[in-house]
Amino acid sequence: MSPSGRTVDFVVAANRLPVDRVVHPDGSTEWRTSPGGLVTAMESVMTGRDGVWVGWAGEPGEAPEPFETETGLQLHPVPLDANEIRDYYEGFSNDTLWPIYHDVIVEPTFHRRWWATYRTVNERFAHAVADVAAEGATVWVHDYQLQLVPALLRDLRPDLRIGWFNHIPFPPVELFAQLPWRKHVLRGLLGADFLGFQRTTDAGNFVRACRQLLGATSKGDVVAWEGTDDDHPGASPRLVRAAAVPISIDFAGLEALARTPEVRARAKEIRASLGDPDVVLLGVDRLDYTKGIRHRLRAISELLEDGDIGPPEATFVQVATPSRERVAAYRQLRAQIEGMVGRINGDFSHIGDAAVHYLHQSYPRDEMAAMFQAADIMLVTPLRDGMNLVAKEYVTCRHDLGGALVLSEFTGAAQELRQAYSCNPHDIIGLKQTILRAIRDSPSERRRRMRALRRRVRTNDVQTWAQRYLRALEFAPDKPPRR
Ligand code: GDG
Repeated sequence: MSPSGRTVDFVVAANRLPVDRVVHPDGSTEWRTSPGGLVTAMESVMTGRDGVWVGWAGEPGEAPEPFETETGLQLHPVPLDANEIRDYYEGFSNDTLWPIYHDVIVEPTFHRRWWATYRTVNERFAHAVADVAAEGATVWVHDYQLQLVPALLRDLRPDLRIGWFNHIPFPPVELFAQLPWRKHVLRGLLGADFLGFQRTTDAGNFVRACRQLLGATSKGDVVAWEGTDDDHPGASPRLVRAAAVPISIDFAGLEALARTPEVRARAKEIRASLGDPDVVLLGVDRLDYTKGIRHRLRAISELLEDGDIGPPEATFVQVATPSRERVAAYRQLRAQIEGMVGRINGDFSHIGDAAVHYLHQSYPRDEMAAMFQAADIMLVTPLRDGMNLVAKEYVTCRHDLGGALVLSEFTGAAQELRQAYSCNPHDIIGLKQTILRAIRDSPSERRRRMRALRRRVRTNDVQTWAQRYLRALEFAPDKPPRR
């Protein structure tokens, strides 16, 4: 049931609810909406509809009662206990699926217990959605944590229109095939009417996996599956479309923030605090092995060694937001990165002039906008990334047409942001050359590129993304449109 006790026409299901519990000094608590692209997108499509967001509230144990946020979002919490968080979230989602879906940059871990818990939690989400969805409602399921929900939900509620969107890449079948539960995952997804991906390649990888591993057929971007295979008799045949609908950001909202006098003044202040160098290079990432932070540091270190850049004229700021610190691979990565930063600063910094400013912290949105404005060169160098919103946020904040974006070709964003300075982060020589080119190109060339990049994000913002997605779901091949 929704907070009002009714069933609703539109349901969003995502691992996390867009709220955090804030504890006040007097011990009282309240839920605060955590800002982010998905919230903006969902608010834009939930306004005027009767909608509920189903997800985990972020704390172990009993879930709070359904409630409404100050911005009017209706939330329906799903409980996870401490063991489920360990096995479903940190384990299967972040230590099995995440590495497989990101080119096996680190080795995935397989545990049958993690898989069993993943199934249990997906069943719980499916039941929660089935409880709040009205007859014929539209359900939008998000991301790799909930890949079994579409089929589980269809079994419970064949009347629903079910969509799923993958925020991360979908791997080539050669890598996906490593997953011991690969068929279960594909069958889970094939319960949907429409599957959205960041890139056409991701959608193609999914279709190929269905053909090779389930024996499904396909025509264009539509998978036809009999519904039964050797170890799964009895389900009904399905037609499921899999296509790219690349996510974006709230261009208007972020640009307005970046234009405020406070943010502009703070950007100047940041540059002054750095000693007003000629060139500020910046990286902003969750501390994740997919983001290519080590490769970036290697290139910076060699540029310093070659004498091409150096303090006080140039400085590199790396914000590495703490992430998944209970997963071993992330702890190792942090130690490696901090070792590299220590060595670089030991070798190349001077008193008062650091070669690298390393910040293992997270910042409010306005501070991020100011950092983007303060940066001459934005380094976005992931080894694999579904989209990468930081790249889009950077160009959005550059209303002055200043700055330059160096962007890895292994991001979803690279498909759209063609005027970025494109790089292969594995090719350290090439990466160094690209960084130097971005630094040395004429201001007019950099402005030309930035103008084109901004046009792209402005016209393909997150609100457009949500509308495109829901339209594709409305015209899914297996369900006639309602209107
Ligand atoms: C997944 C996919 C896909 C980071 N540090 C701070 C902060 N952030 C914000 C950024 C950006 C977001 O977090 C990170 O988004 P990304 O897209 O860069 O990466 P993932 O977290 O890996 O997201 C990715 C995305 O889903 C959406 O589909 O693009 O490929 O991996 O918005 O600005 N925000 C604040 N303080 C920080 O310290 N306020």
